This record gives sequence, C-alpha cells and structure tokens, in this order.
Amino acid sequence: MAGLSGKKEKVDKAGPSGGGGKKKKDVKKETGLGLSVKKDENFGEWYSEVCKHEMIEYYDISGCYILRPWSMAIWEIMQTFFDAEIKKMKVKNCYFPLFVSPGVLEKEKDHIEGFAPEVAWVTKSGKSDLEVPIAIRPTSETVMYPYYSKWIRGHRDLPLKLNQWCNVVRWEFSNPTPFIRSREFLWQEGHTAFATKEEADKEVLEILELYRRIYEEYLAVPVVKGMKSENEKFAGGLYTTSVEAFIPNTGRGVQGATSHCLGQNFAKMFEINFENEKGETEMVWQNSWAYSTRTIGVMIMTHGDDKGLILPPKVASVQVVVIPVPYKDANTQGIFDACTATVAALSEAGIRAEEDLRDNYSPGWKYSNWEMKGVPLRIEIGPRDLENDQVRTVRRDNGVKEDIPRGSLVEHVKELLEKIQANMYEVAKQKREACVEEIKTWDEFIVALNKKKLILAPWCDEEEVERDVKARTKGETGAAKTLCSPFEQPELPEGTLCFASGKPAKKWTYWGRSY
Ligand code: 87F
Repeated sequence: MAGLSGKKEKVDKAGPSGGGGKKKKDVKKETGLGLSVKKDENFGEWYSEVCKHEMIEYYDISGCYILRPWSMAIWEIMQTFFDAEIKKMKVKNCYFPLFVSPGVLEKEKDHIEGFAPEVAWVTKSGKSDLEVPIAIRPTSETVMYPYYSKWIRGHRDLPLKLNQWCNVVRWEFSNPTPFIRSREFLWQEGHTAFATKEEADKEVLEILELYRRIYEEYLAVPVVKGMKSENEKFAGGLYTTSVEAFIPNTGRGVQGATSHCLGQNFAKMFEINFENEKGETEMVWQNSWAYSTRTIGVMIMTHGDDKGLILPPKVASVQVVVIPVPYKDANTQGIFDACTATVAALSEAGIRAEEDLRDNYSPGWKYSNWEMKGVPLRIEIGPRDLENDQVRTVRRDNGVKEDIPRGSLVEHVKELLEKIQANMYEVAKQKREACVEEIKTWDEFIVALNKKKLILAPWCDEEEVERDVKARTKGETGAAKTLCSPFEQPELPEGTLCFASGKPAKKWTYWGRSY
C-alpha cells in the first residue's frame, strides 16, 4: 500500500501530475500530490485545498485558522513595506489592550449597533462569573479615543498619528473562508488626529495609495481606488475610501482595504478637543485606516491555478527553489555541489533561494510539490547542465523553460523574477478587464450580474436606490451592492440616467456581489 507519504518509489509510477489511469482524486489520496478539483470546476473546494498547502491549517473552532510560516512570511513582507512607509509619514506604532470595557463600547452605541452581534465577550474567569463582562476588540476606536482625549490638549499636540499591528475578533456567522472572512484576523489599524480637515483629507489618499501599492506592486493584484457609497461607508465616519479587487471565478468584488475620514464625529463623542493658536477650543479631525490578512486570500484567489498556488516573487518567502536532477551513473555529488553553489550565489545577491536536496523524493515529486506551494521560479541542475556549465529555469507563472549560463545566473534570475512579477499583474489585470461590463439599464444589469460581471453603471447616488437594488437582487448567492465609485471616472454624458431609478445619473459606480 502506498500510504499517504508520497515517497519516491510509488509516486514515480503515477508521475508527478497524477494520471496513470486512476482518477485524480484517488491519486491524490495515495500520494498527497496534485489538487483533486480544478479552479473553474469547484472554486470553493479548490481554494480550500490550495490554502491547505501550506498556508493555513484548519482549527477546531469554526472560523479560526492557523497561519503557517508559508503565509506568515507573506504577511511579514507586506508589513515591512507598509511599516517603513507610514514611519516616513511620521506615524508611530503603539499597542493598546485587547479588552474593551462595556462603558466605552456603549458610548459608541449608535455606530456599532449593527455590529453588536459580532462582539465577543469574556464573561468568566475560571468557574466564577466576572462582575462586569469584558469585550474583545473588534476594532479599537473605543479603546483608543478616550486616551486621545487625554493626550491632546493644544495645537502643539497635533497631529497625533498612531498605528498598531494586532489581532481583532469579530464573531461572524456567515460562512467563514480562510483569510477572507475569519473570526480572528491580523491587521494594522491606523488612527490619526489633525487640527484641520485638509490635513485629514490628504492623509486618507496617501494611505489609500499605499494600499494600492500593496495589492498591485507586491501581490500583483489589480485594484480600483474609489469612494464607498453612503450605505457602504463606515457609519461612524464622514466618508470611506477603499481599494476594491474582483475575483473573476466567482464574480465577486472584495474590499481590499479601507481608509476613512472620520470627520469630527468621534471627537464629539469622546471630547477630543484642542486649544488653537488663538486660544479657542476646537474639535480634532480624525482618520482611521486598515488592511488585514484578507490581502493574502485575495492574492491566492487571483493567481492560483490547477497546479496550486502561484506566489508573486515580491512576497514569496522562497523565490527560487533549486532541485538536483541526478541520473543513475551521473556525478551526483557534482550536481549537489552545483545546487549549493547556485543557492549561495543567489542568496549573496539578495534573492530568496533554497535547495531541495532531500533524497527520499524524486525530482518529479519535488517539482509538483514546489509548484503546489507556488514558488515563482524553479532551477533544475542535471548532468547535462553540469557539463555545459548552465542551469535550467522553469517559470511557475507560464511554465516557460530556459537554459542559462551559470556565468550570468544572478542577472538572469533577477530579470526573470521581475518579468514574472510584471506578467502576473498583467494577466490578472486582463482577466479582470474581461469581466468589466458597462451597462445602462436595469435589464442589462441583471443579465451582467448573472454572467458574474463587474458592473460599471451610471447611478443617481441615492441611498434609497441602493437599498432597493439590494432588495431586488436578494437570492441564494447574496444581493448586489455598490463596490465603489472609482476616482477615475469615465465621461458621463449629459442626460445619462440612473440604471436603477431612471433619475439623472451623478456618477459611474461599480456594482456586484461581494465577499
Ligand atoms: C464589528 C464589531 C464591532 C467593523 C465591527 O475600518 C464594531 C465594528 O466598528 C466596527 N466591524 N467596524 C468598522 C471598523 C471601522 C474602522 N476601524 C479602524 C476601519 C479601519 C480601522
């Protein structure tokens, strides 16, 4: 019996991609190799299988997931970038407690009313009830702002720009999805206070641009920057901007990150006042902004294929894997030494490279395994390569193979990694563009919605109309809603009417079902 180990002798017969006359699912069970479903056959199952190789582990509490090193490394790379950028903006890191007293949570009652069912509470210590139950932060406005009120006195205390990297808990009841919707997740939350609205407005967009860069430059995921509708904005704030991604396979939009201008609502609630230069008391203007581990889920959904994950080089903890391909009577030691030397040269040049010299797996099994884990570039070194002083490169994104002289290894690999990063973004962008559909009428809207399109529609921008669209599209797969009104607006000809109400349209807005 082959067992589940995927060891060399059995796997070789089936070949690295399964086959061998058996059904895929059976092969998978025997070898642990390959996915049992295709991305466009059963997306949900595909996503869960891809995540399990080795991004996450399911946990015995529903909606909670273990982030394994393979995904945590991606989080850390994004964190390194974002943390350095906000520090350039003079934002300082801090850490506030996980627990929220019921008193302050109550204070924000109006705004969190809709969120209240998602707040988790600690009610016991050991066997005895706590005198006062304590909430676990779902976000930290109510935790932080009482102290903003204390710390901000005069105009010299402004701006106050704080950020924290932490976990939050939201006890969701709708179907959990790794990274995309979990009951506990990691994020950064920035909370800033200014003397003027102008400064706050400016920062909202600076942060949004950093979020765009995380998605487009690091995760190779195209996003749209825009304004949330009144219905979809953070109710406690003045306005909400976001970056929105789109998953072609499911036809769903996904909010990638948000940057809010809170106006003076919280300043009023928490009495965050300052004395201006003239000695008058004014309220501060505030922002808050966050991105979370959801970013990783969007990246997996965007790039993965039927062989598994595909990681963009900029966030891959292993950018290049070097695999020896020895033959029976070849110079095995020479090949192994060439692999080690290759990894050393790449590492020296700042490229994240690893060798896989394990002798209990065949090269074919290793190829599949590293493809599944999404390593962007594979280098194979066999007897012929040794002879010709070359290595063979194989791209994960498009499978293209190349023989490159060892003399120009580093430059070549650097170039390849850049090409892979750029190509992944281009391919993802083309796929998204192919889903965008501009519509003018309600009938066209419904047709496009059923075809899983990302819908761009002229809209009157009235809350009542969005509620009506939601009600009219309610179904098993969820209602359609606005994703955002893009900052880059196509021309809106005079007299264009709203697709849903027939009133004069005010702007173009993206609509769709969403995560
Ligand atoms: C769930 C339970 C309680 C979202 C919640 O977006 C409260 C909330 O206030 C809640 N889910 N929100 C909105 C969070 C707004 C804002 N907070 C700081 C952000 C960025 C970071």
